[in-house]
Amino acid sequence: MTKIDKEYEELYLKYSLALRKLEAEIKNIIEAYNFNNNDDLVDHTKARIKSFESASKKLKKRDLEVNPENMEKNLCDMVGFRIVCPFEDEVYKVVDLIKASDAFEVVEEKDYIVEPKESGYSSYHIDISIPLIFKDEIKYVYGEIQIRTMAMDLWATLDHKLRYKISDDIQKELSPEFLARAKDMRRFDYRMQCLKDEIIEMKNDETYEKPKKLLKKR
Ligand code: 0O2
Repeated sequence: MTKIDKEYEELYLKYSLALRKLEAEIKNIIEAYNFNNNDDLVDHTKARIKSFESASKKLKKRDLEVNPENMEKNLCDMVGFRIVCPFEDEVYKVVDLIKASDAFEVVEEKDYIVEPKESGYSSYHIDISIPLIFKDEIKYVYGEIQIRTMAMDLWATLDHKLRYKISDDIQKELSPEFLARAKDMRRFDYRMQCLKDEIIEMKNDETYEKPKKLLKKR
């Protein structure tokens, strides 16, 4: 094994240790919250370490040489964790829970829900630094947490799949169509959130409950 192979192996080991730590911490926080509040904030999660191919592509795009040092210093999303919630209010609840954790440090936050990307992409991103004991020393590994609704996730997944299949020129031509579908998703999220809020209000409304109680008495 060459020296550089060994360096990559060590770096990817750090990434997998950091991801395991991140995944366990987030799952614990969410499970505790759900238990204490009789809630169910998350539909599903996805953990991944960026592949060597994808990382190399990103470094080259930024005119950087592909080597372990540049990968570690310049790519903040080698360790990635995605949290998908049914409703938008749950996304922000999860954001608050993550920010309150002392297991890692928040480096940057990007709210692409309030301000979507030019493509239409919506999500809440939190860049973090994860402390790790490695070779008897504390090392810090960068990671990115993406929190989004199921509708945002559907759009992003299909967008990702389709974009790989088309050239840059066709992408440009079709971008208004992608953007329009992203806006459909935002409208859908808004309407579903309104429905959820209305249902909660009805449940809390004493006068709404009364007819049911009367029916039971009969
Ligand atoms: P993958 O395959 O998810 O790893 P940059 O990474 O340079 O584009 P920045 O500011 O470093 O930008 O990171 P940012 O904006 O916080 O988020 C980048 C990640 O968000 C992407 O990672 C995607 O996962 C997601 N993302 C951003 N824009 C889009 C989009 O238009 N469509 C989809 N489907 N996802 C998007 P990667 O490394 O590009 O990809």
